Amino acid sequence: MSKTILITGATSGIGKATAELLAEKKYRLILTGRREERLIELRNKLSQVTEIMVLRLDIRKKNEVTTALENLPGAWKDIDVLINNAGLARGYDLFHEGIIEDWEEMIDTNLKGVLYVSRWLIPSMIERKKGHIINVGSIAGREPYPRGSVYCATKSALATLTKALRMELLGYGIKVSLVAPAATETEFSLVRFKNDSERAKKVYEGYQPLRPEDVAEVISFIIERPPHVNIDDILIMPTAQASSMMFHRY
Ligand code: NDP
Ligand code: 8X3
Repeated sequence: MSKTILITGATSGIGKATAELLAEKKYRLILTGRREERLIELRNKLSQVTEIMVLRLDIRKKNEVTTALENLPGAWKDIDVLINNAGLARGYDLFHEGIIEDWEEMIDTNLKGVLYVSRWLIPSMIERKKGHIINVGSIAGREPYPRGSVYCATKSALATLTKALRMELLGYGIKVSLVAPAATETEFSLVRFKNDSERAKKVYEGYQPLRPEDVAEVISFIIERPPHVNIDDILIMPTAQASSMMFHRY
């Protein structure tokens, strides 16, 4: 039987591109996000090629996460791959001018949300002695940059969590991977700049950023390695980017 894969944040960007690619490959998918109309649209489209379950949930809300996952029909509960992708940057402020609500939103989503979903899922992977957790980190977790301190800190914490989990799950046949993209053109900057589309557009001007499909292909490659191979940690850069701050713009 084909693997069952849960993707958080499948309504846009990297999560959506990953859902579309994995659907083509006939995996059974559980797709989550807050925007219900987008989930329904995705279900209508992708259920023509594979089995799709959508769950509207806000990963910041522990009870919402637990209830939605507990209520999955029996066969859908045996999740083989968890892709912890949902995340965001909010704001682009110096730390001493930072907005505390923005920080809380990033910490609650990028870190606590990942903890809630993973805490629910890992015990059943341990019981079945198989599974794969793929965390979507960022270059920002390796190379922090000014005005991104809290976002970078969440991604750095996620990288640390990934390493610790890999150690704890050694011996259970469970793989743990980190995928760290650099600049990828999605709704990320629109969210960061609070719907200022002009400002968001500028982030991707003058060079070719990654497309969400580029990251999806790497995630798919990681999933498709044979049982004895794990990709621990992978950094994906646009050719026109050499560090978190350094771009070659034409
Ligand atoms: P998008 O904004 O396009 O997508 C983010 C996804 O996360 C959406 O589906 C959104 O769904 C979901 N999401 C956000 N908050 C929540 C929440 N509270 N509960 C449930 N789902 C949520 O951005 P990307 O595709 O770029 O981002 C995906 C991941 O990639 C993030 O973790 C981001 O940090 C990371 N990343 C992005 C890079 C980039 O340059 N774009 C580079 C490196 C890493 P909805 O709003 O419907 O809930
Ligand atoms: C998202 C990309 O530009 O903040 O992780 O490093 S960036």
